[in-house]
This record gives sequence, C-alpha cells and structure tokens, in this order.
Amino acid sequence: MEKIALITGATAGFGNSSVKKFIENGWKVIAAGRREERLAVLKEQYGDALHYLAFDIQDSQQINTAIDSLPTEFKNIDLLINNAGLALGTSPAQQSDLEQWNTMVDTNIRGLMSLTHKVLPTLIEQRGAVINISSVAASYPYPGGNVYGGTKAFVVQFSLGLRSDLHGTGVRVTCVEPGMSETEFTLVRTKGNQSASDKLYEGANPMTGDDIAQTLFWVATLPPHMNINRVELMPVNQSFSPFQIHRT
Ligand code: NDP
Ligand code: 8X3
Repeated sequence: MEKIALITGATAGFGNSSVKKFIENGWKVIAAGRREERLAVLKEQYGDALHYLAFDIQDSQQINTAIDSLPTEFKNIDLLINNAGLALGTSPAQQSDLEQWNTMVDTNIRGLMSLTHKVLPTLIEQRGAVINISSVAASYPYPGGNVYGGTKAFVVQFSLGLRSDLHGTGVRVTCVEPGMSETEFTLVRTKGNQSASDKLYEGANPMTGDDIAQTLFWVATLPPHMNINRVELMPVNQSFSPFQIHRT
C-alpha cells in the first residue's frame, strides 16, 4: 500500500528534493511551506500524488488548522520529516539581533515541537516514523553559530527523547545531522546575499538537496525493525579545525 510522508520545508532545498525522491519511488507526499506559489508548482508537477499545506510553522494554530484540513486520502501519515528551519545571521552573540534569535527558536524548536505534537497520535496509529533534521552545528560550535547551533542541539536531544517515550509503539525516530549543503540556506542566513552564498560554496563541492533526500529515503525504507538513531554527514571537503587560543 502507498505510504504517506509529510515533508516540511518542501518549497526549497532538502525538502524540495525529498518530495521528488519520495513521489518518484511511489509514496504520496504532503508538501508544506509558506510560499504557496512554489507549492502550487509542485501540485502541478505531481498531481494526485501530492497534497500541499501552506502554513507558517511558527504558528501552532495554523499548524492545527492545516493538519485538520487534510483530505481522507492523505490523513494517515506514515512519515513526518521535520525539515523546515533556518539560520539567521553569522554575528557573534554580543552583536546579534534578538529578533533573529527568536525567529530561529520559534521555527527550529517551537515549530518542530508543535507539528510533532499534532501528528504523533497518527504516527502511533500507523506505526510510522519521524525524521528530524538537525545539523552538525548541534555538536560542533563555530563562531556565529550561537543560537542556530543551540536550536539544532535541541533537535538532537528531542529526537533521542522521543525514541525513549515511543518505546513499544513501533514508531521509529531518526535525527539527521548534515554539514555544508548548497541550498537556499545561506541566502536566507545572509538576507538574500547571493554573492556571499556563492562564495561559501565555491570550490567546496558541498552536499546537495538530492544527497540529503537520498539519505532520508534510505532511512525511511529500512526494514521496520531497524531504527537509525542519528546520521551525521558532511561533504568530504568539510572537516574540523583546531581550538582557537587567545593569548595575552
Ligand atoms: P532552504 O532555505 O533551502 O529551505 C528551508 C525550508 O524551510 C524552505 O522550504 C522554507 O519554506 C521552510 N521554512 C522556513 N521557515 C519556515 C516557516 N516559518 N514556516 C514554514 N516553513 C518554513 O534550506 P535547507 O533545505 O538547507 O534547510 C532545511 C533544513 O536543513 C533546515 O532545518 C536547516 O537548518 C537544515 N540544515 C541545512 C544545512 C545546509 O547546509 N543547507 C545543513 C544542516 C542542516 P518557506 O520559506 O516557503 O516557508
Ligand atoms: C548548517 C550547517 O555548518 O552551516 O546547519 O552550520 S552549517
């Protein structure tokens, strides 16, 4: 029987590539995001295999209304991919904008939490799965990563906690923690600075949305008795640096 995946952040990057990957492999997909014009393009492309929900994940009322509106043939969600998220700014904490910090918390933490809370009863009925998108920034601090890294560390720990709470339900939980990948991520982080984005990825051979979609599909289609707890992945050209030492 066809499985149903709810993929957030479907209008760009990882989410957009994942919609394609899952539908091309016989799944039905509920594609979510705020930019409805992009969701409508996906609907044109994929027809009956896709239903879209336009909502802002920061608003739990919008989440509830959207999920309650699902037509019968899309109600039985088997897989929730919590992918919508963002980084804003690269400044040190002492020069950061508090509003940007709040937006990251409201999106990457509160949004992910609210949607998971809403969909969990269905996932339990379906003996389904959750895949949460964290980041290498959860485990490895870097200058300017402050609140973004903190939100992604929440995602790791929340995923492990879910695993524990869902013990015995058959629901699988995986946290995927990617490193540098070329999407709209840096464009969003730098308020639309295309040259900053191009410069970051230039010559680095970063991962792509398709690389991540392939990983998500692999996780989702393993035999149901197997749970991948965490996947950390980076492009070969990204690795670790020494600690910084300030000398007086
Ligand atoms: P993109 O900017 O390309 O895509 C982000 C997606 O999130 C968009 O579809 C956007 O849709 C959605 N989104 C953002 N804010 C909201 C909101 N308030 N409500 C609903 N949807 C929202 O970035 P990526 O594909 O790279 O990022 C996907 C996830 O992967 C994020 O959680 C990011 O933190 C994480 N990640 C990215 C890495 C990278 O290097 N690219 C590495 C590690 C993790 P819309 O604007 O239409 O609402
Ligand atoms: C995004 C990866 O390395 O830019 O989560 O923080 S990184």
